Amino acid sequence: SDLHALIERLPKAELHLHLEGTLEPEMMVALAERNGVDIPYASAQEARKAYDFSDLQDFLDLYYVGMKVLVTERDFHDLTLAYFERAHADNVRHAEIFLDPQGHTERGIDFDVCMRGVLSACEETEERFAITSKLILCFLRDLSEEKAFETLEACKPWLDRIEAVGLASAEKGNPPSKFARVFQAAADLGLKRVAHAGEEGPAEYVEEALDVLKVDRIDHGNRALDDMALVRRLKATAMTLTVCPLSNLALKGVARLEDHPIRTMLDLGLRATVNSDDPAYFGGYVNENYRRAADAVGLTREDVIQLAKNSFLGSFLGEEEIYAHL
Ligand code: ES4
Ligand code: ZN
Repeated sequence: SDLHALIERLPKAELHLHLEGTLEPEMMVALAERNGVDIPYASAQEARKAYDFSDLQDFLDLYYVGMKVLVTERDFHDLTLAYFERAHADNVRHAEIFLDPQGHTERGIDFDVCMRGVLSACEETEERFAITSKLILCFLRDLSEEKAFETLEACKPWLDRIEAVGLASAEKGNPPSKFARVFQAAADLGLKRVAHAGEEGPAEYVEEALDVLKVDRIDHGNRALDDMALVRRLKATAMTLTVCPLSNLALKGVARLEDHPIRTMLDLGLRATVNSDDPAYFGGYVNENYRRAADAVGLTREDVIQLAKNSFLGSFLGEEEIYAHL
């Protein structure tokens, strides 16, 4: 359709993308073989069949198993480059990508190995595809504050290559306030801050991310709509929400895509964006998220253009770089 053609040709920024969530089953099986790592699937097809999630934790359990095939610097490089090839096909011009270092260091992979592999692929991508990128390192919120501080310490030699810290993994029972001190320390190092909030957790966690973690963006933020005072605050401060429709569908945040709040968010004047989260697990990259959401909730051409604009406005690019994209 015309709307799909518009979506495909619009330049976009991707602001919510877990690198480990771009690990396609084919690459998982190939890397398992290459590294002699055991995975619970005999084939890519078998892996895909297992991707039927009841909630966030149910997904995370498989996500942490899948990433065990990532061992060498080359693995991280190949994973990252494969993502950017797909992003290029979707006309993504800028990506701010999440990495979960603790998903690797906790199983004995060196922090610097991950960083070298990812960053060399980012450089190659800028040369080959003219896609710019920034890196956001997420703390795993189901692990301790002390472990997060160890991760921040490992970041210190890489500070000029890290844009921000984030907060990911199991939200319920792990409120933003658990990481108040480590986010303050990250801010003192000059890092920007984002946090997953209001994906499964309540509107109060969104408020806490703003008040306690002083975040520059909210990842997801769906549940903020339960609190109209919070909605007014998000609107008044032009806070970016990095929304992920196919993720919300796959993890049962919404029962049907027709019930997704993306249209409501735009109608309320919120700076919502559309992103792909863990595309290898949730059934599509960024254009597929735009197309499926647009069809399900009836986005207009103007809505789609606004979403693409919001993706640059909400990015950590400088003012001049942003205007060059609009
Ligand atoms: C995630 Cl969908 C989602 N939510 C929270 N943390 C995550 N890490 C990877 N995907
Ligand atoms: Zn996410």
